Amino acid sequence: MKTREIMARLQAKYPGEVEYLQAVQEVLESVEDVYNMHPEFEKAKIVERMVEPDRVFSFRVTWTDDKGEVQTNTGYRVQFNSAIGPYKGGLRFHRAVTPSMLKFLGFEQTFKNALTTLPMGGAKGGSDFDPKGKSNAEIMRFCQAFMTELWQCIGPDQDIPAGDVGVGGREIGYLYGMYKKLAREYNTGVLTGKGSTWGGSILRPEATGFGALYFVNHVLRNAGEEIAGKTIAVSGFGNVAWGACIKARQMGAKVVAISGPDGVCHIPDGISDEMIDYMLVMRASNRDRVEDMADKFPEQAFFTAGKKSWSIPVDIALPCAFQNELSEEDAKELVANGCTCCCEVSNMGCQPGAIHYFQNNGVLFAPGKAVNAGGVATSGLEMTQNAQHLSWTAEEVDARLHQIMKSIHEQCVRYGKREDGTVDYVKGANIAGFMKVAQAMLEQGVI
Ligand code: 2IT
Repeated sequence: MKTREIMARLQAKYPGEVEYLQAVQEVLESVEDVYNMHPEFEKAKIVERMVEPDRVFSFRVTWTDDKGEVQTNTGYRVQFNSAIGPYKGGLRFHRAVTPSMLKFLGFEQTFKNALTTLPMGGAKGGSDFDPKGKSNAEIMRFCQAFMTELWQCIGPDQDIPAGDVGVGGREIGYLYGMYKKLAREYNTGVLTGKGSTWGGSILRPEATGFGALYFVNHVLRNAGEEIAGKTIAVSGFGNVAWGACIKARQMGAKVVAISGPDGVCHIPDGISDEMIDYMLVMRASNRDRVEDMADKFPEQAFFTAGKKSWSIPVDIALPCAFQNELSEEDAKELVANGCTCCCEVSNMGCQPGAIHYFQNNGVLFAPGKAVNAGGVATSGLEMTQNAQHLSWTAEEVDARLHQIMKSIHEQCVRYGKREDGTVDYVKGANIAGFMKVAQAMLEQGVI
């Protein structure tokens, strides 16, 4: 494979699409060696096809705010790859959403979904709608307006959206309500992350965070370490950070930092159950402000404006908020303060410089597409339940989630083991996901 030539072509064709180019570059560098061992991939131009989304939908979303003013946003759905199953991936509502951001996320989703062991293709969607400061009624009206367009693009055997940043159980409820009205059928299989009384997997809200901690546990054990007693810094305070905090506590680790766009909360004694519950209140308020935690628990949580979670000394760093949220400078500060493990829970949470710094300094590092795959995997389990009209208990879902995270870790070790016995999780995850998708594309012909 001529990685440099392919990258040069993409850079010329998509100038300025920094995140997308970054994601593609990482995958191509990881898979180059195995690709070159398969001339049939080169002949079928698998890589050239794989880096382009199958199709991209873009639509206007107009809604009315509480003051009666008409607002217009743009909605998108990027259907990236359907080699191993119907399109699957979240919806992101965030002011910074662009088609390019969703393209990078759809690309990543394709490999992540392949790692889950379940038959799901890759997709991503969303809108530049900013939930910050919006009322519940405004959120509902926006979701309804968004679905009046999206519903034509999706279906249980076609494309199954779920939540992502800014889209949780509440939004999925409003989206499903409008879908049902437009499609005139009660087919819960069209969305995942639904409420547990109407077809949702009982463990989906926690699944991304839980799966991530199961994965961290495998990474540590593989290196001869234990998670119990470790200190952890988490970024964000949304659904993913919330699940990670619950499971970290259950495993005997101490979460000593959470953060928001306004700054960081240092929690020296570790986050408590009460504080974890309060994260949900903070998310539902749409204030997007982590200082609220320090206001509510002034004896336990100490807020510093403008700082990130990575300024707090910890054993383990878990980015749980947004792409590129951990820079090389942050990585240096973490390592200088004794950090020995960083697992991305957000998609592409670390900048390339940070990843290299961690890897060159003996820090255990694992990428988002492996670490956070428990979320979409549990969505896949929800799809199975919906198709079979049955519901599993939390214990049954959790047992499957455990099995899936174990399998993802094994795949990373299989393809990422270095000569010295350590594991390159970036390489392992990329090769494992790539091989599965590439093989399926090859078998399905040139389409
Ligand atoms: O990034 C992700 O994997 C998600 N936002 C979840 C996607 C899903 O379909 O559950």
